[in-house]
Amino acid sequence: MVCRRCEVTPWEKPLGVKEIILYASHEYMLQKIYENFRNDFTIEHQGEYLRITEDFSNFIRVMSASHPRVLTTTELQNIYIMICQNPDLLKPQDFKSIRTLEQWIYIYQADDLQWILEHNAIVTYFQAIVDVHSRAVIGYECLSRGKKQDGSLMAPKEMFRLAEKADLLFYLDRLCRIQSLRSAKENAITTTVFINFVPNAIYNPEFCLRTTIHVAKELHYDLSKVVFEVTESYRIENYEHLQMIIDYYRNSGFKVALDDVGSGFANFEMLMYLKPDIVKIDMNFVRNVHREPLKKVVIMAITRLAQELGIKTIAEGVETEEEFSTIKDLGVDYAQGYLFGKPTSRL
Ligand SMILES: [Ca+2]
Repeated sequence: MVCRRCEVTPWEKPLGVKEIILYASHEYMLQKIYENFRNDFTIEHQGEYLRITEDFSNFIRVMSASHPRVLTTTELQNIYIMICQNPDLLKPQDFKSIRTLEQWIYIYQADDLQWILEHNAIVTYFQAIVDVHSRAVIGYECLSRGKKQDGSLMAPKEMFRLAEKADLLFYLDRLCRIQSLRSAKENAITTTVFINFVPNAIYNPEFCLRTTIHVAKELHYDLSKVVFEVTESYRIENYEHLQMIIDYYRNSGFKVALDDVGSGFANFEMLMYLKPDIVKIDMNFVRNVHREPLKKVVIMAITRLAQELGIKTIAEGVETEEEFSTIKDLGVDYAQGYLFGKPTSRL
């Protein structure tokens, strides 16, 4: 059994005239839409919902253009749309089309992302991670970029922002993980491979991570040389969920790193409870660390705690020799940054 949320091709845009059921968390929104758009569409007010018959892309275009004049962002997030063949005879598959109006608007706006997902157009860049003593490369972090139809690249931040808004995060994150594994193999990387993952994109590790693990095994990876980096961990409110994912990766033979440590107090707490194999120290603490005593204190605190817990440390964003020698003196194990190489798609 596969996780349908991540495995199935992303949402196709419904084309042509559709029967649309629109409901909202608060009934005043229905009245507002009815009054503002009854000249644009065929709308029937059915009390608890609106029944609209309209070309779906035109419906989304008009609703999108009305923001923020008529509908606020919060309202867009609390208005739900269901597309159906016959509103009087709903079928189970009709419920799968339910999304907020905001998500539908993003799906129509995220053309580039949609194209990237449909064509698996993810390019993996690699950035070296070195041992601070020998300067030998001990691994590479895989960084995903989208390749648009016109050949230009979409930055990861933009891809993930759009994906989250359009409710495609699950699909994008899975695609990036798999592409990273494939590209690292194509580039014959034999050192450790660091792969980012967004915990919020995983509901249940057993189902959501099955393909990732399958691909790693199929490509004959030494699983202990694959490290999954928990990114955006500051947004995690549910530690049990994260712990479950980390345990799942570990029990499958992989290693786990906590990304951007230091960027929020929660990370110190996470470090103690989650006990990852590796922590990556946020680049904001590395920048000019030789000149800013407070940053030194933070890095020292992280490395001490990590050493106590048997966790290895990586300083991110090292750009100068001064920064490098300072983090080395502070006891950091590994370093990553422009001083050792920019991300590249070919090694
Ligand atoms: Ca990372």
